[in-house]
Amino acid sequence: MLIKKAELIRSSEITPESIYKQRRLFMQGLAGAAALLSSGAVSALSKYDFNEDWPVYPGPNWIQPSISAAERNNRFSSDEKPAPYPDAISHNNFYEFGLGKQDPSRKAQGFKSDPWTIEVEGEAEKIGKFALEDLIKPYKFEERVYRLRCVEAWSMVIPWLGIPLADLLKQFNPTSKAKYVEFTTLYDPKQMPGQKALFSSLDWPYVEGLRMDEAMNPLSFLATGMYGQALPPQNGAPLRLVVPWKYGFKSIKSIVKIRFTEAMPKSTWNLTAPKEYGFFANVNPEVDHPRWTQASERRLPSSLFSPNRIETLPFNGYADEVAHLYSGMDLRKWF
Ligand SMILES: Nc1nc2c(c(=O)[nH]1)N[C@H]1C(S)=C(S)[C@@H](COP(=O)(O)O)O[C@H]1N2
Ligand SMILES: [Mo]
Repeated sequence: MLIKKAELIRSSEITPESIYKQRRLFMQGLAGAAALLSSGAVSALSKYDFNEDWPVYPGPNWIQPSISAAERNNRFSSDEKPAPYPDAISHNNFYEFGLGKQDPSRKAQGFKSDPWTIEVEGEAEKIGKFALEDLIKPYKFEERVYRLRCVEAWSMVIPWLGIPLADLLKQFNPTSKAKYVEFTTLYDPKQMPGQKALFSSLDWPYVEGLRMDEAMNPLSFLATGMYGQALPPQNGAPLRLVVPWKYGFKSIKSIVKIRFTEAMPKSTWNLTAPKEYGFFANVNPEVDHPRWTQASERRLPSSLFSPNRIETLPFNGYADEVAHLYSGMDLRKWF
């Protein structure tokens, strides 16, 4: 679905003031980026075209130096063309802000993602509450261009910025009892209108999880940015998971808690409809969802006249990196 510019930034939906602020900050960010460019520091990061009519999210100040020093990781990046930025920030699933694809881009604008605290619990030596800034700062940011495949059978190519999940998790020294890691999204109905909706279909907060070996796989990624800049609120600011070989619902947004567990975490979609959404949720063209065939997908942007249907690949095309994690498992049973 291609969304027209006017639709996204209709002033009745987003306060003009917040847009102004974003633009002003964006321009400042650009000046900084230009200065660094001339020193060659960001040469390895892909460049994306931004139209100044689009809201662009500068993110917290502390993130800018890491973004400027980021480099593209070619080993794990797809060379497919990323979706245009406007599509990636206006066609979202983030039920905390509503069920519609455009609800997040319209309703998450005032979302406060700085300062941000991450709580670490469970089977690890280092547990407690940490400022995101302190957790992230020691690492060098990478850019990874990944395919994102939603279980609703659409997909997008997105250039993420961030750090390997394994790097962050190792910092906490998980104990030998840590078999899984669980992630929780912020619960804040004042900021997230979808959480107070009377007929809300999900139990909040949103929870997801990975088996420890999945979490430690080099493809598993924590994004703090996309398209060479900070993550917009609708895409999960300030920190979200990106697990490219699994359906999109595993890639939990706006994470506030990380818990190491011995037992398999109870994840939100799996709890809601266990026959439809498995814990593993590996992209698998051979196992259909009751409502969507998974054999093919609509690569966005697409339209009625150019549907852009492509074949879905096992593990979303990442089988070489991850198929070994599931050897001996019946993937029809463990969908
Ligand atoms: N907390 C939270 N995380 C979430 C979701 C959500 O509703 N809440 N939706 C998931 C789904 S279904 C998808 S497809 C992706 C979409 O990510 P995007 O909007 O950045 O493309 O986010 C995932 N992470
Ligand atoms: Mo999804």
